Amino acid sequence: MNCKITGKKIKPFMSFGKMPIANGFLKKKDFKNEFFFEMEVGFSKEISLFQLNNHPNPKLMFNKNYPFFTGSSKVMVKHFANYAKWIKNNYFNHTKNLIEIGSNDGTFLKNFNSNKIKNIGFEPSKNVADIATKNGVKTINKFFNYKNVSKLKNLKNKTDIICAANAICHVPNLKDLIYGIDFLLNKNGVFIFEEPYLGSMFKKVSYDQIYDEHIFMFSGTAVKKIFDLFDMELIDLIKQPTHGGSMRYVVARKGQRDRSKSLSNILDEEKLNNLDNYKFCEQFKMNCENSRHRLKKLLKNFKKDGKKIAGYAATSKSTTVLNYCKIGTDIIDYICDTTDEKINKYSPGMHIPIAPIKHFRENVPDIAYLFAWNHKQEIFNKEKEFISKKGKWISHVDL
Ligand code: JHZ
Repeated sequence: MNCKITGKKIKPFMSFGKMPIANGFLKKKDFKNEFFFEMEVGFSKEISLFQLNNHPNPKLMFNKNYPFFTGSSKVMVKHFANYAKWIKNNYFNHTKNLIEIGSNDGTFLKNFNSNKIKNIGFEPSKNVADIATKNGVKTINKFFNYKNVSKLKNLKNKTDIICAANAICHVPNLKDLIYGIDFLLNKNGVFIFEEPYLGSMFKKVSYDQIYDEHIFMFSGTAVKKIFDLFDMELIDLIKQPTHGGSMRYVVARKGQRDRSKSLSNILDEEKLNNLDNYKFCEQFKMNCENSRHRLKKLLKNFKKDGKKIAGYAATSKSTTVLNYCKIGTDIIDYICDTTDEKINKYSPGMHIPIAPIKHFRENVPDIAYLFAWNHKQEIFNKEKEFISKKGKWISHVDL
């Protein structure tokens, strides 16, 4: 395995086994042709970068049938409104244009529609890009890469803000993405992005943040070291509560902007937690194996007691848990979800049927496995009746 940035050899430190496409919800007739890859992870010691070894071709994941819609969580819609407000308060200064990488259904960019700035989204999945366009968000239905970006000649070194959320860790050729940013960004421009955070994943043992789309799990230390190689620098880090703990990164051209005061505090904290070195990987591997063992034991005991178990929310993350722990229909009867594109299909790999939320309310199980543990509050508020009927929520992370 080679580091996707430095090209240097690294040894994968753990494998989660054969994994399907995390968002590849499928019909019965497609079971026999399902795609699998060996999901191994490694750590580049030089730049402290946690990364997947193998990954499927991005076109297998992001296409005309992508079943994740940013607007599916009310809490996330509010978060994106606040993210946009924060950008306006901190970085709007004669701003004329803004580009989002991985703009999905336009949930985030919609917040800029009323400003007199030009905003464009890059979104490779056609179905979600079409929704954004319908909502009045200018969207280029293409991957954000150097080849596609360099066609925007009128924006060369003229772009004020490039931003993203839960998208940069999806791009295997990160170097090429950075060349695209370098092409577009003006002298004083900023690149702002937020992603699930390595520190939170380590602390919560939320190994389900690792799946085909998440090629990288970033930390402040890794992002700092990466951009140092490209004549850019990390100038700010801000922790976010989303997705069980995310980090917002602000990057500028080297020497063009002041670094925030809190930057060094978070970098020091990462050092203290060994996120900058290989030690944490050995511990993480052990924690994942223990978590799997505990979960299997717990579920086995529930089944022994004759309990009915359902899954709640067919997240991308659930694909990792189900396939790593080999949990199938012998344990979980169905997984309910709000997404039409997933309902009446089967979960990737373990082939558990996906049902509408109505089914959960009409066929109340004893136990609900909350796969969207990151949306706990939003879901608990909707499912008060489940608790009142003595239902029990469980997950592999602390709820
Ligand atoms: P959620 C996605 O991951 C995919 P997932 C992607 N790779 C990524 O990086 C992260 O988001 C950010 C359902 N749901 O947000 C709807 C309910 O059923 O944890 C969706 O199927 N009821 C881009 O998939 C799924 O959960 C609800 O009340 O792990 C989304 O799960 C809510 C709030 C969600 O992301």
